[in-house]
Amino acid sequence: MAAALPRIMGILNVTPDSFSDGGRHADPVAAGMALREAGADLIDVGGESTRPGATPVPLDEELRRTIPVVAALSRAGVAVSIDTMKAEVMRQALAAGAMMLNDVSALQADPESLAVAAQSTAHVVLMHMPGNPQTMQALADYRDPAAEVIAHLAARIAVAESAGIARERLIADPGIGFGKGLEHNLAILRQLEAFHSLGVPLLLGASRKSLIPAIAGPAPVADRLPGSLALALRGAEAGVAWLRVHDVGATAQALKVWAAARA
Ligand code: HH2
Repeated sequence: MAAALPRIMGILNVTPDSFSDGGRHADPVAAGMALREAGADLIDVGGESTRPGATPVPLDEELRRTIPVVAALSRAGVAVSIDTMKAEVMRQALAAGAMMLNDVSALQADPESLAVAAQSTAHVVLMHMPGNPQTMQALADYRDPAAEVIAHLAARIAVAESAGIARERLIADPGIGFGKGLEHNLAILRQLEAFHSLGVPLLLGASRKSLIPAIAGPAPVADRLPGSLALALRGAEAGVAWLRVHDVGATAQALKVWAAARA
């Protein structure tokens, strides 16, 4: 029997400086609804860009950007995740209806995040990133990238479980582009199946990332859909549970066609 298709996490950045769609949405709630109409199973709301070297956003500003959007989408019956490294943003997003926490620091950036996650019933994405967005590219140094990222994620899963977050709530993400050069990203993508040894569902976020022009030649962010779809299908082939993408409709179509043609 064919494996289930990955579910689609649609990216909704409420930031002026995200690498791919910063400042694009005049009406973020309408943009989120449109992502759902296009086939997103869940909308990932983020108020702080995590691109290399991005400026950290103060708490008040991140709350101001994200919480009304989380609340409005949740009220409209849309499943929402909150992309944040701040425990207070997690807390208020959960109160506003978020059902998933997406933390690129794997609950390390804020000492209160583990407790906030443990006290909730939300799913929690633990992503691999060495250091933080300011330092991560200087820390891109691996002998065996896939094995080292798997070991890091296994350790974070163990920490989360001992803090009281049931394994059934955890999702692991190799963190494509976070503190990784092209060869590291490619090693991880080629060995994606090995990440199933973690024993939790996997999430892949490669949409529009800079490995696409690094592989295929110069392409501005807006012209990276073909490469993004290729990476999404690689994730599907490897059996990931979730794909974090900007181009939801195109990804949904690619997944359906890919699945039908191989069943
Ligand atoms: N990538 C970005 C942000 N959040 N979360 C997870 N779990 N996995 C990812 O790969 C991931 C993520 C990329 O950073 P950002 O600068 O915010 O850009 P965008 O949100 O447009 O992808």
